[in-house]
Parts: sequence; structure tokens; C-alpha cells
Amino acid sequence: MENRLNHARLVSSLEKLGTIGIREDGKRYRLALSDGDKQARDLLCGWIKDAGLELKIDAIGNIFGLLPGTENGDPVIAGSHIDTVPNAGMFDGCVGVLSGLEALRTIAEKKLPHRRPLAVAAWTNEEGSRFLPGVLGSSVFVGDVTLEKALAARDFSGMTAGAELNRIGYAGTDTLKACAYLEFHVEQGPFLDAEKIEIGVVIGITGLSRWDVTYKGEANHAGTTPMNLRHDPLIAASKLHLAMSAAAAEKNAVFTIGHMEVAPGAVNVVPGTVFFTIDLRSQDRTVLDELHARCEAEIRRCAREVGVEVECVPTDHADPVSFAPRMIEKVERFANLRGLSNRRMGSGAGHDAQVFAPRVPTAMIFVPSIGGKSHCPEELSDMKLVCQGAEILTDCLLELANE
Ligand code: HGY
Ligand code: MN
Ligand code: MN
Repeated sequence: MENRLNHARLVSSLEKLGTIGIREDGKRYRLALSDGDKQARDLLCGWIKDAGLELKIDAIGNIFGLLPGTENGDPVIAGSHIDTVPNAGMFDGCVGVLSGLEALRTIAEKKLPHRRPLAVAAWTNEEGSRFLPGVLGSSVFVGDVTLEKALAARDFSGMTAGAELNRIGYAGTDTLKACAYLEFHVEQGPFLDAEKIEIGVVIGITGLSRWDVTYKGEANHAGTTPMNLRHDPLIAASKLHLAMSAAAAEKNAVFTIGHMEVAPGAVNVVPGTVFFTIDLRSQDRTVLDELHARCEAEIRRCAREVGVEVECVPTDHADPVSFAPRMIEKVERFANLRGLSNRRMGSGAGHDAQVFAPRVPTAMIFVPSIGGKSHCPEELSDMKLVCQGAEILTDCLLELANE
């Protein structure tokens, strides 16, 4: 199959977007609804208008570029996100949004026939690094989360998503629905690169549970307090981390404490309070349910053992999802037609596609993350494969738009 897209334009747009949100220390921070996110949004909206697409923005700040078809109806949407984790790479999310933009730009320029409307989407706060729950914008779009709840979400400094959305000027009024959903993304894991396979045909997405946990013990003098008289919340957190890491490893699940605050945080004071986040995931629903219950029990057991108080707040949950066989087959067929090596696989990373899968025909396409690195500046994918993944995205868009 011939290539349709302007690969140079796609690569240069990825590189340009990658320059946004870089701090003086050279680290990329484009957290949802931050100034960096606004800059990226402004750039994307400009490109959407340049491409001759209809720019739409909804009440939670999701951005759409719409290309009408020969018939009316809900669009086939190709989406992902442009917000990032702290100190991020330049591929996560951006590959899917800019490939969707390049696909629609090319379809419009070459007047490729499509009955159904097409849209590219950039979802608000996919990452959940600033506001919880993650996949916030797409969850409001499908109705899983109310707009009120989403706007009331607070970051660690207490700012609400609603105030930040207004501050950056992205509280819109447009409304759309999707008749099908596609997401092209970097794998963010080690398998495709290790096996030297070019395309991942995604069969489903992991489930996850997240909590905010606070252990309250007794701050005391680091030099005079004997170990057996301490109620050190960091000991409780460490016991929990070791117990749940082992439990997750046994079940091929993953357990992460990604954020921790130790107070008062002095070298010579036994901590009084420890606050930390938990991210627990499995692609198997039964395993996730079992480890979810085990984790809540362990959180309390470790508190009792060390004699500290505990506050445990669930902050996010998503069940594992599977994509429809016919959608998996579509991606696989186009990868084969393009002579690209490929294999079926689940996604250990969460994506906006997980909120669409239970509702509309949904598919995901992966390209390898070199060294399996992601959510870090070392995140890297081969631009030639990124362009081939974008071609498969375009193949799927056009087929779905004319079914
Ligand atoms: O956390 C995730 O899996 C996704 O990158 N937001
Ligand atoms: Mn992502
Ligand atoms: Mn991510």
C-alpha cells in the first residue's frame, strides 16, 4: 500500500510540539491546564485551523478538529492527549494527536472520499499527574464523569481544574459524539523493541486502582528515640511497599508508589506524617479485584503493626477493557498490507481509548518505545515507524468512515 501522508510535516510538527513546556532546567513539564499546556493547545488549534478543519472545544477543554463527510452523523474520532507527566518525553500522546491531524489534513488536501465525518481530538488531563482521575476529558466526553466533578478536581496545591481551565481560556461550549474511536500511541513498554517488531496490534488496556494514603505517626528526636519506641509512618509505608510489590510481582501485576511527602522532612526528625500515592494495575480483571482488596487490607495491616493512624482515599479506578475482534483485525490487516511486522498485545499503560471501548468500536495502534522507556526524557521512537503507524491510522479512519 502506498504512503498517503506528508511524513516530513508530521515529524516536524512532533518536534515543534516537543519544544513546548521545556523549563529552564531543560525538563519538559506540560501538566494539564498549565501554561505549557496552554501554549501547546494554542499551537494545535492554529494547526487545526490551518488544515481547514472546524475547530471545536467542549466544556472540559477537549479540543477537536472536525472534517465533515458527505453524510451527517457522529464522527470517527482519532484522538489522544498533549498533556504530559512531569519531566516527560515528547512522544506520549502527541504521536496520536498529530498523526490524527496529519491524517485529516491529507484526507482534506487529497479529497479522499469519506461518508462519515472525521475528527481529531486532544483530550484534557489524560495523564492524571496533576488532576485525578486520569483520562478526565474523555471520561466527561462519554459521560463516565460529570462535568461538575471534573471541574472540581484539585491539584496538590488546591487549584481546581475549572479555575485553571478558565484561566487558560479553554472552557468551550461545543458538543460532539463519536461513532468509533482510534488511538495511535507509542507502546511505552519494552516488548516491541525487544522483539524488533514494528507495530503493536492492541487487544485491550490494563485496569487500574489508585489511592491517596496518609500515615500519621509520632514525630520525634532522631537521636534519642529508640527504635522500639517509634511510631514511624515511613516504616509502615515501607512495609506496605515491599508487601504489595511482592504480591503484584507474583501475579504479573504492577504496584507503584510514585509520589511521597515525608513531614516534617528534616534529617534529624523521625517523620510524623507520610503522604503517598498508589498506582496498582493488572490486565486481568480477577487479579486486579483480588489485589485491590489485598492492598486495602495491607494498608491497614501495616498501620496497625507500626501503631500509626491511616487515611486511605481511593482516587481512580478503571476496569481492564478489550477491543472488539473486528477492530483488532482491521489494524492487523493494514499492518500486514503495509508489510510491517506486527503482533497482538495488551497495553500496560492507560489511554483515553479505555473509556471508548465499552461504547463504540475502538482500536489502538502501537509503535515501539526504544528501550521500553516512557514517562521520562529518554522516551524515544523511530520516526519512520511513527509515520508508518500514522499511515495505518489513516487506513483505519478511511475504512471506518466508509463502512
Ligand atoms: O499512566 C498511564 O498509564 C498513562 O500514561 N496516563
Ligand atoms: Mn499517553
Ligand atoms: Mn502517559
